[in-house]
Amino acid sequence: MKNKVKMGAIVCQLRVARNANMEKLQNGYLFPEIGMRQIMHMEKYPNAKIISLGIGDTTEPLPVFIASAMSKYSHQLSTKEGYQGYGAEQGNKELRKAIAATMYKDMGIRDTEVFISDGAQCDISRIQLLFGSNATVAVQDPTFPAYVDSSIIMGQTGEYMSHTGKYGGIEYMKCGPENMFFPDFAGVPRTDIIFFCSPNNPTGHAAAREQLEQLVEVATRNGSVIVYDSSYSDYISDESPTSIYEIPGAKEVAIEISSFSKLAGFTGIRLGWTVVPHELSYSNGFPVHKDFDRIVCTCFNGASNIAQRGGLACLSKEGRKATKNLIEVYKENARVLTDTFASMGLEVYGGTNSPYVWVYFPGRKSWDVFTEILEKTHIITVPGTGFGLGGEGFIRVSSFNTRECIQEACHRLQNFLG
Ligand code: PGU
Repeated sequence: MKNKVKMGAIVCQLRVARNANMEKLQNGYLFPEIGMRQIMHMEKYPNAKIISLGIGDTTEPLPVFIASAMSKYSHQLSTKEGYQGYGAEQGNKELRKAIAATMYKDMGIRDTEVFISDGAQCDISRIQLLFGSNATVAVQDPTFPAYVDSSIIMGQTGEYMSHTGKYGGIEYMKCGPENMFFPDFAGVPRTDIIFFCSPNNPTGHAAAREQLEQLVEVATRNGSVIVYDSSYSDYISDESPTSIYEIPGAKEVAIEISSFSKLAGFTGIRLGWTVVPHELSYSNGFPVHKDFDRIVCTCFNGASNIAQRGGLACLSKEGRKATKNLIEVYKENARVLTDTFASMGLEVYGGTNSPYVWVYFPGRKSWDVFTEILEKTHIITVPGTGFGLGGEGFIRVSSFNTRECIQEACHRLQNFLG
């Protein structure tokens, strides 16, 4: 055993090798990195009033109706009659039914196909266990970084190409204003998995029906599985589909991951769900649903029963009304931000079907724009390249903040950048 002596104490160094896939992750996870920059900025300017329009974290208080449902249930847990321990690993039956009926009305999704989770992020990783390390992956570029990072941790990297900063097993599908934020599949080699997020984080683009029809058609032709992230579906204001299952044929090729985080301000409470249709099967005919059930039982053990009670309240008639009002606050914030950037003559995307505003600074590097905005206005944003090379020249601005802070941020932006 290798022993090191440090300050008089013996420090043991393991003889266990680091997971080689962890070594392939090139940077820290994007959002903690932004958090670090914020701390450094606070140290540099201790008196500055920093406004965070960076990480997408909800700020409005929970509707009383939803908070009371959870507190009432928690109190019941302190009684002999009301106490409950482990629940079903797949989730509370009533909640699974409510999700199928409310979020997938007329889409043919059964409650048994809905698995309750502790948030979309966690299921993005758990889903990877279904396909293993030999699977090839395609992502939109720019994309929410958890898809790429969880693929790398899983080892879905194919031939490692460090000099380009990219991996052979991962295809980056360029999605920008020039192609209506939808990949040109003619130029994309077949992959086993296609991660697709709509409304998209970071661009804010909600895919149109024809685009999703094309996506399902490509997956069907190639025998690929779509992992569709609909975490922001309640922000859709136009006719864009709120779920991949609005598209005929999707049940044979798609898994959908979603969340109560942005739908109801549950970022800290932690609740989400994943739909794995019974129709979905591997190349050998084995049902994917059976494996996901197995994974949930082995690696998860079910979501918090208090959080699930809150989820049920969110999906009641009163709860839906209250959470939609919350979303309107953020959407109005997004409108104010969009107008501000547009008034400076900048190209602005997103915002209408999403809490994120995606702003283009032609000829500039995203990190330089991020730094300039932070230095001049004390506002935290997210540099577009944090979401992939396709985000170069852009910054993502989040509308998750109080109206007062959004107005103050717009005032500063106009004064210092306008
Ligand atoms: N999927 C998408 C597309 C997201 O944007 C986020 C969070 C998640 C999943 C995670 O949802 P949970 O249900 O809360 O697990 N995106 C935020 C937070 C970033 C992070 O990774 O912490 C954002 O700012 O992009």
